Amino acid sequence: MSDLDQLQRDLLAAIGSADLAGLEDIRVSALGKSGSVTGLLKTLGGMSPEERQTTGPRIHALREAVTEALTGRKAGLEREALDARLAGETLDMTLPVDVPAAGTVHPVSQVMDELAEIFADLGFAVATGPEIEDDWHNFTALNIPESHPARAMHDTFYLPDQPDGERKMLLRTHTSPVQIRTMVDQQPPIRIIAPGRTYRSDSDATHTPMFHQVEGLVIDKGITLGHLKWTLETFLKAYFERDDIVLRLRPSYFPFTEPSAEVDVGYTIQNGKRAIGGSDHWMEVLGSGMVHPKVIAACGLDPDEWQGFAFGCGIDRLAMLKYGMDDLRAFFDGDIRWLKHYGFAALDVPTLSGGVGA
Ligand code: 2U9
Repeated sequence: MSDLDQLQRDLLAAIGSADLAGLEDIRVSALGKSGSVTGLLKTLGGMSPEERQTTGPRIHALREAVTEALTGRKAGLEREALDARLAGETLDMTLPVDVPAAGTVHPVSQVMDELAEIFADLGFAVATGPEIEDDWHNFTALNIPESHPARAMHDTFYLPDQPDGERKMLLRTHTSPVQIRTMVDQQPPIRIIAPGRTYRSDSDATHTPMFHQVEGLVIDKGITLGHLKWTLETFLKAYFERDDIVLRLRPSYFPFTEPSAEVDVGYTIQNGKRAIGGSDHWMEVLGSGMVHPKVIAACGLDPDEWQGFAFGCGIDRLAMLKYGMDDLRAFFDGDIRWLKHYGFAALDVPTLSGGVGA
């Protein structure tokens, strides 16, 4: 066996049993500036052309074989190390939590979870959509054309103008465009609630530029005001966890519903405090109505075949009524003391059986 063959055997054997640090030593000792293989390559210059022709390819092949063996062994060792690390770092997700959760669930998230739970029980799915909308989905499809006074009333945040011909973009002023998107995309029957962030240029103790709404929509055949009233009554009884909830529907006007009604809930004064239930006093909690035939038609459905009802209310206000906060602005201050006081335990997921506000 030639010296070259012997050197290759020795190097490959050493590589085959080396660890990562050892591999680097072998690389330097063979392929480094003063390495054994580098030294052999340097001898090529002093060889006769005939000798170079036979020995040259063998030295190059030796360098190739050593380089390849080094790369292969290194990749194999790194893979083994990663596998060992991953195997050692597994977490058993079924183990009980033994550290109390530091954070709390924001009342808005809690109420959204409660709404999803209550309406899921009535067969409603939760629908979501973009917060940056175009004016067709936010206004036009909802029977609020360009000249309609309701556009001005919404105190809309508009985005800079788009290139010519593109729809005007804005921050949605209500979650109604989610229902429009659902009606355009899905065949009825539809039963959804759309909770989420909405934006209006308005700010005082009872208004913040960003606030949360939930809207509901039912589209089916033969839907009446009776279905609307029963649904809202059932929802409010479950939400306030009381059976003595009394509703009052007052005629109103919204461009997207006809007829429209504002919904008051009755309350009594107990120990100087407002308690929902009974009918001594009235407080407005919701807006609602039968979906306007023009809105149904704008979404590509035949209003003679499909009818529906819709409602909307502020989630922040719902949270204030149930949990007793009095300043809306504090909801979005991010004050940890407020969250500690009004927040909910992270693992207390609302369920109908356990009480939605538990
Ligand atoms: C479609 C059709 C009809 C949603 C509705 C209201 C009445 C309403 C306000 C209450 C307080 C918003 O947070 S608030 O300012 N909402 O009074 N919303 S009916 O009607 C729709 C929506 C979508 C396709």
